Amino acid sequence: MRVLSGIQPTGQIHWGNYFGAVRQYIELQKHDAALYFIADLHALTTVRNPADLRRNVTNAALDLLALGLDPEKATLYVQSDIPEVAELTWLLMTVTQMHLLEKCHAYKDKKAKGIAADAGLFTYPVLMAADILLYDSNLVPVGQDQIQHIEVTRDVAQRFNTIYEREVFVLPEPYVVQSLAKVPGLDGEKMSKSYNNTIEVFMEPKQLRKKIMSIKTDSKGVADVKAPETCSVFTLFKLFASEDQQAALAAKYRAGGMGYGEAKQTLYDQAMAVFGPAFDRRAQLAASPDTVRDVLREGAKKARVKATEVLARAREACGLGGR
Ligand code: AQP
Repeated sequence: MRVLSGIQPTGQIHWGNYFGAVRQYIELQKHDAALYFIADLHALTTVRNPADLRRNVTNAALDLLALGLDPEKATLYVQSDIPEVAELTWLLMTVTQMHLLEKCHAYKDKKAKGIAADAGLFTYPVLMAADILLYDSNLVPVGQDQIQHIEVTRDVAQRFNTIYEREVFVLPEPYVVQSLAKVPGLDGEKMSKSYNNTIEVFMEPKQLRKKIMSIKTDSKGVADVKAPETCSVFTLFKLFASEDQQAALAAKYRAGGMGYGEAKQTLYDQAMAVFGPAFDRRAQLAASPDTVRDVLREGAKKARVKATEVLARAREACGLGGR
């Protein structure tokens, strides 16, 4: 299996990114050929300050490495270090039907919210298709919001293969862990930077506690019996906790006598216990920027070998070069 996925350097990694995607990256690197990239070309549709973008790319690399991405097992690279992806995007664009892009919810949702859409946002699924197809990827670990874009990738790949009458591209499958596919944010909606409801993995503990304390709950008092299954605090706690720990907290909800403040404190303690070691690893890595730069440089070198091979196949199929 060839596994590939990417994360946008648009800010700090949040719990949705970690549980929805990054945790699966780390799991899959154990057994498969895994490529993970920092999607700086995608981020250009939202980050318009060059210093911010550079800092975000470094931070994303630090976050991924601290959380367990192992450069000995997986290839980590920055999207724009592989220029072949831009050329492949154009080749794919020429076979992408407009109606496929028009129905993509990432574009539709932003447009509905009045966020001005430029061509980059509209065509971003084609760049994503190139990201995936350029490496003959079989499996793409993602959260629920990205499944539709992988379907677009399959459609575009299939159309290219049909038009040029050969199997140029491998058709990828999404890899989604259903229970983690849509992590809720502070307001109970999907955790997302654009909804301003995120909890970042590497938050300063005091700020983290404050954010957790602001998670929306119903207005039941301490003595009231509460329902864990409809409570965002409990849904988030489940991400971190063993079955026994989940059962113990659920019992407290159902017994009454526990306020939401106490449940939130339990969630905070659990988050600190799980992410604590990653905080230390991140601080060590941040103190050695050359190591991170080398990892990304080596990763790009490795990724480019495959990218060059696949792009050559695609160019040949449609009659570019070779005169
Ligand atoms: N809430 C979520 N639950 C499960 N998975 C999620 N992912 C994102 N949010 C959730 C998954 O994280 C991976 C990286 O996504 P991205 O690079 O698109 O991340 P993002 O821009 O940080 O995601 P946001 O916050 O949701 O961004 P906007 O606001 O731009 O839409 C992907 O696999 C994604 O599915």
